[in-house]
Amino acid sequence: MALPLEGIKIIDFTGVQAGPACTQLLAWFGAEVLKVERPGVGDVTRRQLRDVPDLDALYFTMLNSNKKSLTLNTKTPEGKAIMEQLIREADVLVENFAPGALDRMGFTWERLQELNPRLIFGSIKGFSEESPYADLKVYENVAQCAGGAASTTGFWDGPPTVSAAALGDSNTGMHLAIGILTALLGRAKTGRGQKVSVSMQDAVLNLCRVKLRDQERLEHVGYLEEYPQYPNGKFTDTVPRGGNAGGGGQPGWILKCKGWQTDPNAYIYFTIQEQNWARTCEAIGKPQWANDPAYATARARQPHIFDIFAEVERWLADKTKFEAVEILRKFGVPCAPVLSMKEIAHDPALRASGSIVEVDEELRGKYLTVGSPIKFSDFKPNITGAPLLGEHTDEVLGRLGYSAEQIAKLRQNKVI
Ligand code: CAO
Repeated sequence: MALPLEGIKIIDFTGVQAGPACTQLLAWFGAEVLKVERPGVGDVTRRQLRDVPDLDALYFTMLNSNKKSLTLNTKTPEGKAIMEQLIREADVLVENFAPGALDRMGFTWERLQELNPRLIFGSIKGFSEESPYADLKVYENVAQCAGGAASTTGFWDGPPTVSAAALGDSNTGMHLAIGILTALLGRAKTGRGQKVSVSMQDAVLNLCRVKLRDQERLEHVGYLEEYPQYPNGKFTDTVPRGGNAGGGGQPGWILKCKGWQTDPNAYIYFTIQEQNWARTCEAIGKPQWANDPAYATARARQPHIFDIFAEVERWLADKTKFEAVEILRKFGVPCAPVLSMKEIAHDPALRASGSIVEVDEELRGKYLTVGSPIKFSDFKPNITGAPLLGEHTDEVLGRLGYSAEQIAKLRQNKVI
């Protein structure tokens, strides 16, 4: 069966994580994604954090599956000419170079439109053009700090903290993928391509929307009732770090389970759902709390919420995180075990759903990678390996009309 994006040609002029994550998603859904890389060098992630000498690092393979690779020095006249040929027949060009790098190469948005008015041009930068930081090079954690995530993550008595989740990188790539698909639908109506830009700061902020909500609430009422600082601590004029507090109206916390002294992940996330309070009391062996005025409402519980969590921890002391969740789920308590990466890697359900996939590559052998978190009723993305550097150079140039002799000469001149 044809995949939904089959026939869409994407030039993947991206590197590291943010851009490659975007184009990888589109490749999974059927687009033909051609990665254009510097001859002899390629995407920096090919060599970063290698676990097997001389083999492409997992950092690269996990972000570039289902793609083809062409090596091309786009700063040479011959390389530019080849790139222009590719642009003329492409649907989408995606890049995430440092600000100004593509312009310096001669591929300004104006030039791209001249070459192909139907082209959709996807671009990722650290900051938007309006930002005073627009000229900065940006990596993941820089974006998390600039987008509001770091100042609101961690504990109130510690420094701003970054998340392990790639809020700046992969998340920005996902935003761009949505933008590109929207522009493709737009093009079907107008016949014209357009430029789609996403800044990493904006993509992080979009995920921090509840913290912007909290800033506005704080300015109106002076406190945030679901934060651990309420009602006993002090609020300033900015949203504080709330530790592991729940972000909505349902208080929650990470609680210790049996074995926490030796296992750093022997914890569950436990949520007190207002409408489920009576059953929660039953689950944790405190049925008397259901109608006790000191416990019966969220407002009554808030001043001593940590005493309640301490009591739940006493109940958890002889239960593993999995045993605890088995009990709590029967009472409708929103909860989950804190899963380690080892547990996730070996989770049969994640394998069965295709969210974690085992790929078998000729040189590397078997390795795990992520599969599509988006599930479709009509097809299941088939995750293949990542291309070797320049693996498809001859094939692509042959298709563009270059003879074997011409290709050999380009190689000799280090254009490819
Ligand atoms: N042929 C010829 N030259 C090429 C090339 C090719 N195929 N591919 C890249 N280059 C050149 C670029 O044109 C650039 O040259 P100039 O500096 O002379 O203009 C040079 O290689 C380096 O480009 P770069 O953008 O990769 O620069 P960098 O390694 O110093 O910075 C990064 C990397 C990621 C910080 C920067 O690209 C950036 O800020 N990107 C935008 C935000 C982003 O996506 N960040 C990464 C998120 S993932 O952690």
